[in-house]
Amino acid sequence: MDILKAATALNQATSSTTAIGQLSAEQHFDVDTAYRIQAAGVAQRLDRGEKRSGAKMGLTSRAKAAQMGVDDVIYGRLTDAMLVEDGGKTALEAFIHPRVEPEIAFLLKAPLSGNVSPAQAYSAVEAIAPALEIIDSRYTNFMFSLDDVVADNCSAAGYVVGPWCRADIDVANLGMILEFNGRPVQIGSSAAILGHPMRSLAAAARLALASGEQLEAGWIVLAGGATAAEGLGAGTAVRLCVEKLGQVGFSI
Ligand code: OOG
Ligand code: MG
Repeated sequence: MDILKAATALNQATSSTTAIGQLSAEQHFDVDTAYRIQAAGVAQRLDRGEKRSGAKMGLTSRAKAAQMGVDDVIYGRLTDAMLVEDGGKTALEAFIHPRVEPEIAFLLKAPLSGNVSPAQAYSAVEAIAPALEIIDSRYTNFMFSLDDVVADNCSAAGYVVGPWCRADIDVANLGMILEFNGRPVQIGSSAAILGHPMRSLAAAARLALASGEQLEAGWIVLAGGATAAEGLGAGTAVRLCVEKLGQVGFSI
């Protein structure tokens, strides 16, 4: 597999908002190669002036794994160019076939790397917030294998972070309601995220190290969608309400 060629093709699909065929259909590659393609693609974005802002976990809930037909937890990279302001607007034209998911975000005050327990992960958390992730697979029909989606930076395309809350709020089992134009479209619980979102943060530390980096102080880490993702259409006001944490939203 030509790592640079694959990374360039995925970045071109992103900037031209034109889907491409699955890389695995052309040539078999393994998950380590997939993470190298992801790292190379993000490095190209940083070369163009984007700044690294954090990391994301994916497929951490049963609902997401079932929706995508892939059941391994995956790790991706966030940059500042993906940030959409809370209450802000984004354009449908900026994406290929975007979907949105209800998430929980962690803000780190200390680095994390390797095998850490959920309790150790917790001690590195500065604050927590309700969050929305916009995912947009660069592959035709949003279909991919595990290796394809890892190479594609886990479909990362945008994220919105709500007001930061104190880290000592217990996030084990918080009700989450995703609304489109005031109507609930997905209802779930933070417990769907690996049983506890802090487990997802611990898994992020492990996968970061496997990917040759560590989670840094100041980074935002998205724990993964608590429910299946919902397709976004124009004229949609999206809002997530999380019990005890509050609300976050944007419109498209
Ligand atoms: C892969 C990304 C999954 C999540 O929160 O589970 C993800 C995809 O579904 O395209 O971000
Ligand atoms: Mg997600």
